[in-house]
Parts: sequence; structure tokens; C-alpha cells
Amino acid sequence: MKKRVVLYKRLSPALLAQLEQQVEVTWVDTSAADGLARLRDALPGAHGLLGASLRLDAGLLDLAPQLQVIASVSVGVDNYDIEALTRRGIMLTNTPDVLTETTADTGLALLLATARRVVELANWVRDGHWQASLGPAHFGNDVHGKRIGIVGMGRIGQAVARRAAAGFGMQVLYHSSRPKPEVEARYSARYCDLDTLLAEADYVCLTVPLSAATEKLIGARELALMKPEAILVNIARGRVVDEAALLVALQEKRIRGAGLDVFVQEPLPADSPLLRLENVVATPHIGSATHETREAMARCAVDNLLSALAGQRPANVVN
Ligand code: 8YV
Repeated sequence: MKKRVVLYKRLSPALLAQLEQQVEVTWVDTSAADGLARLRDALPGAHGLLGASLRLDAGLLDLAPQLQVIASVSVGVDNYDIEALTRRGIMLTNTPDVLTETTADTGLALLLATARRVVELANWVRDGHWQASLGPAHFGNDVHGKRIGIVGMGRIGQAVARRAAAGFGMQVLYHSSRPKPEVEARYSARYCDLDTLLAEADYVCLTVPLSAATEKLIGARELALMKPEAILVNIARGRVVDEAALLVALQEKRIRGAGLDVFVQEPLPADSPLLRLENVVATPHIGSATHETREAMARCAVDNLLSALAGQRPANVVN
């Protein structure tokens, strides 16, 4: 008998067809009004789950006694209780590597857009204000040759370092759980403690995974260490930053601006005070959101799922 899989993230027709050849698939649109009820109905028979961005709490897991594997379409796994999954004998897989370059591109896009005020000034043109050559009131800041401080030097952090050093001639500082001599050699990067990085960087880019150790890593104290002309870029997770402290720092112009792709609450409410600030560029968690990369992530998740259900060890096991 075919194993049963509950899908809560859409797949392309080609990938869905591949999956349906090997397992019995039930699609649940968890964003629909009855989505959670339909998920609860489908869980008792499920051997596998494939999706992302859903917190599978104990109540839901208790409904899935046959669950063997959760194939997450994400590299971040902070929304899973990994210890609980392990205790239940449920394997968790994720999709690293395939999204590294795209997510690093997003980091540089936010850095450039914020430094050069691209969104603010594009809207200014759209609103018909461009009547004469620009003056200092509309100037941005250079990126080339400046100093970037990368917090977290994993795959995405290294891809950001490569872009910064090779693409923009930037000096690279970094802070991570340990020094990485190979990174220092490759990108002329300098390891430093977090306080030093914050004090010296013109641009601070957060790429750390969210964990108990990194939650609110950047708070009021850390923001106060940053230079007034510095810009914060967050492509990690919203909860890595104390969002209330960031709002105050931005409102009081204690830092130049922020390029934010992730937020404590997502979707970010339309009435968020962050959205009323000209020195904030906010994007809707587009880190890996390109056609090519999301298809590659979904393919990776399908491969992980089918491998696990066949009793083999998938390429990307988290626990
Ligand atoms: C999206 C991400 O959340 O991979 C992650 O951890 O944050 C992003 O890629 C994910 O892709 C949602 O499908």
C-alpha cells in the first residue's frame, strides 16, 4: 500500500506528478478558513508531511501517530520543536544549499536599496516630485569600499561575504560561534566580537539561525553601539532583533536605516510603525522567493521525503 503524504505547500505540476506516482497525496491549504480543520482530519493517516512556515505543535502531532517524516521547504527550522519530533521518532528534513545564493542576493539587494534610498526615491519620482537635479537632501551612501559586519558566517553569511568582498570591494568583518580561518583567507575577513563589529561596521547584515542564543541578539544596547550612519540588514529571522528597540533607534535616527526581510509578526501588519519610516525598506520575506530557487527547494524536499519513506537516509536530515 502506498504511503500517505499531506502536502501543505503547493508544488509545481511536474513535482506533484512525481510525488503522486510514489505516494498518496492529500493537499491541504492551511491558509484557507477551514485549513486547520482539514489538516487535523488528514493527519491521522499521514506517514509524511511536506510544507513550510507552519508550527506543528504537540496537539497536531498527537493526531498523527503514523507520521515518519516532515520535509520542510525551508532551511530555517526554528518553527519546529526538534526535540519533540525526535522523541516521537519523526524525522525532520530541510532544504539548505539550494537557497544560499538567492538569499544572499536578497541581503545585498536590501543593503543597496536602503543605502541608496532606492524605494524612497523611486516613490518620490512616481509621486511627481522630481522637478530638478537632486541635492544633498536626497543623497544616499556609498556601499563600495565600505565596511560590512556579517553576523553569522554559515552558508548564507559566506555568500554575503563573497558578494561584499568580490563584488563591492567591501572590508568584511564577521561574528560567529567560532572564527573561520578559511573564510578569513578567502574574503580577507576579520573575526571580531559582536560589540566590535557593531561599532565598526557601516552595514550590519544578520544571517544567523534563530535559536535561544540568537533571539533578540540585537537589542537596544547593541543598536546603541552602531554608528549613526550605519544600516542594519536582517535576512535571518525577525526575532533575532528586538523590534521595539529597532523602531526607537530608527525613529530617533540613531542608525541611518534598516533593510528588513523578516519580522517578528509575518505578514507584517499594514499599520506597523516600521512602514511609516522612510529609512526602512521592508520586503515580505522574499529571501529565497524566486521561481528557480523555490522549485529547487521543493524538489529537494520531495527527494528528502521520498527517501525517508523508503527507509533510506535523506540528504538533509535535521535531527
Ligand atoms: C522561507 C526561509 O521561509 O528557508 C527559510 O528558512 O526563511 C525562506 O526560504 C521558506 O522558503 C518558506 O517556504
